[in-house]
Amino acid sequence: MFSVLPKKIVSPVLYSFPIKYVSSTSINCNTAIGIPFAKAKEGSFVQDAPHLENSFEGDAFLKRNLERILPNNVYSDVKKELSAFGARVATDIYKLGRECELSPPYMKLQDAWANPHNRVVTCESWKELKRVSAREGMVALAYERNPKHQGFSRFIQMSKNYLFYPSSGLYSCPLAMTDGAAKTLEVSGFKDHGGAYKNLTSRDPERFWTSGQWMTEKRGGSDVAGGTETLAVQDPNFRNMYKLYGYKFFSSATDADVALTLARVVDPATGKTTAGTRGLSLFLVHVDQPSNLHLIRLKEKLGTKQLPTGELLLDGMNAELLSEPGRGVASISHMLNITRLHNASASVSAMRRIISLARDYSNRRIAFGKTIRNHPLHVRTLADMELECRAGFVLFAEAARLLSLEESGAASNDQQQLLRLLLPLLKLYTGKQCIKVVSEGVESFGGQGYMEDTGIPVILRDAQVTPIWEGTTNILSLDVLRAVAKTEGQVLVAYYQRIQGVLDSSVNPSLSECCSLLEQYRSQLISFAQNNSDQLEYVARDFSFGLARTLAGALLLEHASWSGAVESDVAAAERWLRQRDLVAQSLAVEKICNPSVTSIQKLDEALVFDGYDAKNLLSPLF
Ligand code: UCC
Repeated sequence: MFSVLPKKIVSPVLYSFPIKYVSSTSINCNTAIGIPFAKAKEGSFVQDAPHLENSFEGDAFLKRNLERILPNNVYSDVKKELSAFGARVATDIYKLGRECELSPPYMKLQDAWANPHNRVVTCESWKELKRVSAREGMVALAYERNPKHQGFSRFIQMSKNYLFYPSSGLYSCPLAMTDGAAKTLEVSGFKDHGGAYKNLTSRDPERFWTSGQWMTEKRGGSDVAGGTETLAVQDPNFRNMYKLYGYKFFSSATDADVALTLARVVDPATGKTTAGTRGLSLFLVHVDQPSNLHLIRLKEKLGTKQLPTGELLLDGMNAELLSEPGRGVASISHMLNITRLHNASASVSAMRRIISLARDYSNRRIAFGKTIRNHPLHVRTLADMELECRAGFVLFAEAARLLSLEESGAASNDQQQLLRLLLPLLKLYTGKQCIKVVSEGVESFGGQGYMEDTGIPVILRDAQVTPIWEGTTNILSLDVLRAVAKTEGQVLVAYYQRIQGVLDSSVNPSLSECCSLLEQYRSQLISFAQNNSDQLEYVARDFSFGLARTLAGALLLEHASWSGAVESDVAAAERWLRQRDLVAQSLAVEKICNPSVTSIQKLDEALVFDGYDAKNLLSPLF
């Protein structure tokens, strides 16, 4: 097959590399048979490993975005903190995180003398990461609302979490839930009630608490209303106190101090519960209740092995009602929106980590006679990854910025609407991007990327959870439609206006063609939604991807038009808008369900179930 290629193309790459021999002065040659190397079995070549960089200083795109978004004096203040933290993330914090991966948690039900223990045992590094998180204010930063941050506390906190994730040994997961719990307590009016809020937002390692989020039961974690069977029986002696009876099937970070969970209140008069969403209420539990909380087992997971995810039996656990009865889902959605933002931070940050390692490695690895950095095909692959990462980052930064505005009371109605739409879009889109980019990054190390002891495969195993937990891609696409329906399209108006704001601003003149493309994508999406509301559920995924990609295009354009933008910022906007199909063809030409939804669905079924027959089903998977 290669013989059809002109020799000129093949030869410089494959044949022109110099053959290197190890110097005969430094080795004991086997001169008798004239072999110019000594270590006959292994050879003496050792490949340099990729190096971790200061994750703030090395992330030029992050730095320019912070500089653009933050007021000047705020940026000059926080960059010192972020730079110092970026150095820790590449050194001592990375070591702690790696230790968590290598010493995963285990369950200890009894001690040697058969005293019940019923606890999960975590390594010292996991515990140290809790102290580090408190001292670094990983949650506190958002809630202290330091006036020096001029309303950008949440944005700064999320930037710091973004730096933390890839070295955190997944301690970022309990932090995400802790942040979500603090937010829920704050907006539900429980800030000054009991000690929970203060401890969740404390910087004191002795006081700092983490929170779990127990939503999923055996019937599943997406259809929460259909799957929640846990019962809440009112304690007659204490107002607002209940006893919970149920089984929580996925509880991340079972070593948390408190947790938020859903249950169905039993009517004391009838002994009955209300079915569906309207029967669910939100509760706060303190985890240290050994007689009423039993750890059944720890999960065996593909990744996130650092995290003690377990199955829990709640057997009369004391719990405090946080929501109005029947408003559990609406109340816990405050937590979900925060954990989804953290999820996106993790997704983008995993992309950034693998790119950072891959570009360093490209300077250390020689193939076909030159460092792989000098192979244009390799650098082009890395550039594609970088483009995805930047698109994900601007969406993440926009959500963190809008949340900052909302939390400081400065968000307009449009900004609040956009935030409601953006959070599910961000989570669903970056979760998918992350798998693709991290997988590509693993490949860029060749076989070494597949070797556990390089520290590279864990990045991919952990990335695979980002589209799954906190709502899968389809569930989040439906949440996008929920936001559109609930606001009667106001979220789309806000979306339209945000893009219009970019188009109306002084866009870099070299990008004027990109503006037309942006307008075209936006109008395709909006007109599809206006004219095909009956088909939106069927195409919810394509529709959401289109919204996310198009908004990312607008934000890249905005960044590229800023006075401090550099060449790569302009290239990113241009490539994203000109070389990517941002809206699925089927939506662009409005013909997805022509002639009818049902006939298309029948074809889907025919494709999927071709050959599927009960008589072929021989054994359950084990
Ligand atoms: O727990 C898990 C793992 C924890 C690990 C976390 C770490 C993550 C960060 C890591 C960083 C490294 S995983 C649990 C995963 N489960 C979920 O995420 C749930 C997925 N399912 C959904 O999101 C569904 O869409 C539900 C449960 C929200 C749908 O439930 P319903 O019963 O159909 O809900 P409704 O009736 O549509 O909504 C009930 C109310 C409505 O308000 P009202 O009653 O005023 O009309 C909705 O508008 O809740 C409101 N609501 C929301 N409001 C629902 N979702 C939202 C939302 N996202 N924002 C605002």
